[in-house]
Amino acid sequence: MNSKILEVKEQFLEELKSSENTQNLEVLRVKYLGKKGLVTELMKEMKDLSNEEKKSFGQEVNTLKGEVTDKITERTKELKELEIQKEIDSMPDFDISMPPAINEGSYHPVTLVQRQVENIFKSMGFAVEDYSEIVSDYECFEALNIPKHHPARDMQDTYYLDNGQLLKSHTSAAQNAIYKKYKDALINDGVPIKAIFPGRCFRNEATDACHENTFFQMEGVMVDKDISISNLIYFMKTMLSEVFKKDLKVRLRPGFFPFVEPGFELDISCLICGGEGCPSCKHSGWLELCPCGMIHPEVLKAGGIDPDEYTGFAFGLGLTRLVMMKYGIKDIRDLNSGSLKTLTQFIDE
Ligand code: FA5
Repeated sequence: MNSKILEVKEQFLEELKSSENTQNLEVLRVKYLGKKGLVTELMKEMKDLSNEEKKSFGQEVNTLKGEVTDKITERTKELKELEIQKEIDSMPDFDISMPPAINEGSYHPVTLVQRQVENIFKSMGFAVEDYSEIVSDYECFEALNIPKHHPARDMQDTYYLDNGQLLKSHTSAAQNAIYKKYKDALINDGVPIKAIFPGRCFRNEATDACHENTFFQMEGVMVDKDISISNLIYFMKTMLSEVFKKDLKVRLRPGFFPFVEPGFELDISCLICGGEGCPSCKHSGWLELCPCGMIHPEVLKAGGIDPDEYTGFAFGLGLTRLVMMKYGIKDIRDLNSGSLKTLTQFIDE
């Protein structure tokens, strides 16, 4: 072999050995096979040789060119495989081809029951209204016939904001706004007011198995001419039998709320203990579920409705307690726990 060609070959083999990545190989390829590469330069030298020398020199340079090309291709392939293996080795130890095991999520049981009750009332012609969680003292108390310093305020201590507003302690806080919204249609067109308004309520009180400081209620009102307690009882019974899909033991007893007259407490027999008594029903066998009554004349007046002409009923369903009874949840605090183990067990019906 021509000494010059041999020299280039040995130099190439030496440099090939020390090429540790594909970038180095690309540099090597340009150095030997590029336009001004060492092998290309050897080719150019042929023009100065005799015809006889040209033949063997040409063959040797061509062989070298083939060898350089093959070795670079081979080594590139090897290095690429090594690079892929290195990347795989550095990956966390899991199967990236596995389908994701992410839970699709589920509705909170309160949402499920709220929607169910909404659908029941919608089918009976009630509108569903939404209302703010932050309300004024007027909305939460004064418009409901609970003046400042009235002892009834003690039953519903809540959280006050610096600006004098408060977190609503009951969904009744929306009553005044609902009457004002629908009164014109009632008075001018004779359209009865029929609305429900679910919402989150807040009370500054100690928690136990059936009391939370944050819970849900669903208020309902109906106002028209000649509305009576019979209408109230009809709607309550229809709603409960639809939710539980069975006959329940229910009792109605007198209850005091300044915004209804007369007022009642609607209790259901505790479904956790079958009425025998347990922590969920404070060992009474009964659970206060839905206070209700005929809307007080002062409350109608505050809403712009003449109590001599119109009457109505209102109820304040304890939605979170209804959820407990429907699903047999013994402790109300589980519903606010955020525990997915508890909350993902419930499915839409
Ligand atoms: C009221 O909140 C009245 N606004 C209800 C009302 C509306 C009466 C319209 C008449 C006419 P009470 O404070 O009892 O009433 O609460 C109503 C229901 O909410 C209770 O029966 C109970 O089911 C639920 N509830 C009350 N406090 C809590 C609490 N801390 N945790 C969970 N549920 C509660």
